[in-house]
Amino acid sequence: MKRTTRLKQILQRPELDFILEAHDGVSARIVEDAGFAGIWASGLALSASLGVRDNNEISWTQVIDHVEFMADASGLPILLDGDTGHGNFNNVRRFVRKLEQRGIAGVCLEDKIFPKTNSLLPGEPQPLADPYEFAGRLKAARDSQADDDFCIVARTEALVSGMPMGEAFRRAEIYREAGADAILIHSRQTTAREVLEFAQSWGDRGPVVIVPTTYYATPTDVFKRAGFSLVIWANHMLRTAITAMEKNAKTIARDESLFNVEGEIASLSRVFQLQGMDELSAANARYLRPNSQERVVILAASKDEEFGALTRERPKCMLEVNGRPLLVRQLELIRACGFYRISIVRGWQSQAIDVEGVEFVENPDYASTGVTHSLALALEQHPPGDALIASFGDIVYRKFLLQCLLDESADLAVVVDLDSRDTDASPRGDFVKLSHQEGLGGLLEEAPPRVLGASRDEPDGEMIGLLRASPVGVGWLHEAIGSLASAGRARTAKLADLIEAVVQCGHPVAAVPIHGHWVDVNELRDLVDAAEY
Ligand code: SPV
Ligand code: MG
Repeated sequence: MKRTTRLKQILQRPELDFILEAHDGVSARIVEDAGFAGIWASGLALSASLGVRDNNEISWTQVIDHVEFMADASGLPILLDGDTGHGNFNNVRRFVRKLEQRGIAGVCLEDKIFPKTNSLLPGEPQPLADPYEFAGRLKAARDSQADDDFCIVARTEALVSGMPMGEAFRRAEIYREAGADAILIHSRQTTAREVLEFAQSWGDRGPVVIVPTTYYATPTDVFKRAGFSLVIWANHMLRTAITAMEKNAKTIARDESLFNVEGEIASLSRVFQLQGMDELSAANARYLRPNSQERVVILAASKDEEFGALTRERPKCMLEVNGRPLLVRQLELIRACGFYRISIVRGWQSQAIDVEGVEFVENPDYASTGVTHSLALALEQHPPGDALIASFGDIVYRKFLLQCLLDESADLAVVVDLDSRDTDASPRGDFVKLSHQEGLGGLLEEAPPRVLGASRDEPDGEMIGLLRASPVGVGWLHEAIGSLASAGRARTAKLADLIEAVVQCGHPVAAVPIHGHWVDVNELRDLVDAAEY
């Protein structure tokens, strides 16, 4: 349904609805995520967020440019605070046409004189427009809208300006006859008495909108029973942001450190989510020419006991480092290398792996199976002829390691850390023996070292859980999985067992030698180390 139609329904339906202020793209998205029916693009909040006064110091074209970001960032209908309409009827006509073009669902015009100032500012009441001149602005707005459902809300400031209730009523009636979809009755009293009195006399002449900023203590149920159509919470995102920003700015300045704020503020992954990065990832996969016919499989099914309560409701790969889960960090790295076709094998607490722009493969037997089984499940869905990159979900590594792997042209290559040979330190590590080591000897060899087999007995290095296979290499993996299966070992085989099986099938496995620059996250200390990556 069109946003204009949705706003019209919000105004017309008998139930009370609520819209919340937003002042930029990110706040618009936050309001949408919170479940509101619409957005109030407040003049006060918009101007304050730009550091200027609510006195028409932002030009109307700047207002339009600004709210366009909000309309793009959120799918909600936006009711724009149009102030006086930025001039006379003629300015209003152009204003309304441009608002429609930018996806705004409706405008609220107030019976003040340009330039206005905010209604809640203490001081002298502001002069009001002649009601018939203002009605001309409303009619001009009505006549220039292209979409019949574009909403025009007429706001009378009679009560704010100290005029009697009768004058508020007279003005509202003139505006209703001029074609307004709803009347906004504004009050700056600390109780709802005025607006309730207005509602009682107004009856069912048409929808009435209120802005309970100063009479916030009134229970919402009172508004419901009074028959109001719409409540505008007019400035509460801006004020929330100011409080949080002031508090944390002071803390950072005092501490000369981020230590006391990091845990309290939105994670970067939330920032990226609010920016719509997931959509871009999915679009990259659809429109960009992928790096190659390569599919990435991330193995993240297992249940790990080491982290206790931390991993009771999420798998290890969703533990956060610097505010971003390990898996999200790895996805960013993989996409930065140009790979957008990504599958994730999930098992333990699969619902917690809620990243977008990837395909999921489920391993329901995660508790009794290992990485070879997860890889086998992913390979069942692997398009024939596509190359493969496979990675453990709980490793953190520098981008250049993936690039080293990509530079290797062997049909099957695994990344091996030559500095990791302590099998006691890594009881579950995938240790291997190599044909030769790098160094002078290695440099003189034409080919990279080859894996001779799995070995915990004086190994030459540890596989970090990152491998690459050409379509031919994928065939070798299938063959090795088949041979492990016939020995009854495919379900529990580790990566080292799988690679050894490939070697035993007579196929060469190249080792890409590295020296550190990765973390296998197995204990809390590893999360601290991972923060460096
Ligand atoms: C706004 O939010 O800009 C409004 C409501 O116009 S008020 O601040 O109460 O005038
Ligand atoms: Mg305003």
